[in-house]
This record gives sequence, C-alpha cells and structure tokens, in this order.
Amino acid sequence: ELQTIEQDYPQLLTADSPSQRVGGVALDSFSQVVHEVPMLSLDNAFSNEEMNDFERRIRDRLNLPDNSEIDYVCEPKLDGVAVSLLYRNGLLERGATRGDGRVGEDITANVRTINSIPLKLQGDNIPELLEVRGEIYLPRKGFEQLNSKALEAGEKTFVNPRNAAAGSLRQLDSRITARRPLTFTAYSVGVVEGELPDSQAAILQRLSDWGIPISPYMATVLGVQACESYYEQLASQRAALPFDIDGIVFKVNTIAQQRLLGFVSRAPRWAIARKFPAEEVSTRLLGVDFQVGRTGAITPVARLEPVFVAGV
Ligand code: 5U1
Repeated sequence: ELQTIEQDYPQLLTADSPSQRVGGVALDSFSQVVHEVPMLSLDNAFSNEEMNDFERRIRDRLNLPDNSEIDYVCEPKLDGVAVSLLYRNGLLERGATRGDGRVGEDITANVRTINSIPLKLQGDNIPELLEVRGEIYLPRKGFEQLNSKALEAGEKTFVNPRNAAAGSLRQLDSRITARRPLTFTAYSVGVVEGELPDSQAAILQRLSDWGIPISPYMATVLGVQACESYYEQLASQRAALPFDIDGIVFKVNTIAQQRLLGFVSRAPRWAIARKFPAEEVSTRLLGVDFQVGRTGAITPVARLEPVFVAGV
C-alpha cells in the first residue's frame, strides 16, 4: 500500500521510508569495500592471570602508578558477523562486512532489511560522516523460528545462530535476508567527520541517542578486579541470555588513553576479549584407525560418536 502511495506521490518518498528496506532485484555479486580505518580484531585472554597481564601492560605503557584505577567499558562479545555501517549526513549510505579487516564486501541491500538498523539517524549534532561498527546476529528465538520454518518446508536447517546470520548476509537476493530475524548491536566507530565524546561509554551512549542499538549489558567499571566480577556475573547468566556470546570484551574507556596505547599488528592494546572456557562434552570412542603416511609414519585416528558441542 505504501509503495503504491509513493508511486502516485513521489514527493512523499523519503530515504528512511519502510519501503526502502524491502529488497529489490538480486545482485550478481558483492562489490568490494576498502575500510579506510581497518577493522581490528581482538586479542584473547583465557584466565584472570592473562587479564592481570593485560592491565599490567596498560599501566606500564601509560606510566600509571599502581594505586590508580583504570576505567574500563565491559560488553558481551556477540557471536555474529562484524559489520561497518556508514552514515552520511545521518542517512545510511553503505553496509559492509569486515572481510579481512582491510577489504570487505558491500552488503548495503541486505543491511537495509534489518529493522534495528536505522536508515536515518535522529537527534542533534550528528557527524557529517559516521561509520558505526558492530555485530549483526540472530537472537536465539529468531534462530529457533527460522529452523522450525525450514523444517516445515523440508529445507536444510542451520547448525547455529552464527552460521545462520553469516549465511543470511551472504544472500545476493536481499528479499531472502529480509525474511531472517537478524538484529544489530553497535560497539565502536570507524571513520568520523564531526564531534564525538571523549570516552568509549559516552560515544556508545551518543550512538544510542541517535537511534543506533547498543548493548543493554554495557557497563563501566574501575580496575581489572571489577572486570573479573563482571565476567563472572555474565558467565553465570550466559545460558539465559537471549543471544549467543563467546566472551566479554573489555576496553579502556578514555579515548586519549586508547590513542596513547595504539595497536600491535591487527589488535588494539586497549581492548581484550576474555573468552569463556571451551565447552566440553563426553562421547563414545567407536574405534581407532591407524593411518599410514607416505613416509611410513603411523597416525592413530579416533572414530567418535558424533556429538554437538559449542555450536558445531
Ligand atoms: N562487544 C564488542 N565486540 N567487539 C568486537 N566490542 C568489540 N570491539 C571490537 C571487536 C572486534 O573491536 C574494537 C576493540 C575495535
């Protein structure tokens, strides 16, 4: 109905009209996008000791005395697909995958179908150019609905929400993506031409004020001990969360300190992902095959009863 009205009265058609989310014709392929500011990955920590080492490195680099506390932002690490959303004068211009961090794929048509991604930002002092970075993912409920529909239709089901999200974004026909209950949460910014606050938490709050979803679980804490408490608390809630997470991300909150800390290869020194321990299950050893290599080396290979673990 809206499309008919907009056809009859083209002057009423706006860039953020819901009709502009609906997929049109399928693409032949995705074009490449070069990330002007590379999309980084995160170093991992698997223990409290590694978290203490992370803080020690920060303290040393910033020359901070032992009795000073570092301000951190904590957020769940969503198990989805990292993307970049480019807004020009408040209008969504381009959506791209992370790719290898330097070059990704243009998935604008697919991104436009995701209802939680605003086509137009609301509010004041929106930067002329604003690149929002975050994760597109399938909440657990959406994943279950998608799979039960696939079962009913006699189609193949997805093995886990992450694969389903990645597969949905890889569709050349955005009408298929539009039927997938994907959602988005922002966690940082890339290219910015305009003013932003001087802390990570305040930047995220500003994004939220403009209508961009951020994590409701985001918290700011003082010191690495408080990071560990946040980790323990979220780990205990993990199974009950409405989405899959594979850890907690901790970031130095003060942007000036982030700048001083900089990066090593592809990862910032001011952030770390505290990963949950690997999930373990038991299964049955069905037998052992002895494979003989070209040199005569013998490799015993266990044949295990298939078992579902960590989403695979
Ligand atoms: N929650 C969250 N996930 N995540 C992933 N924050 C976050 N930050 C990231 C990444 C790769 O990178 C920034 C530290 C740049």
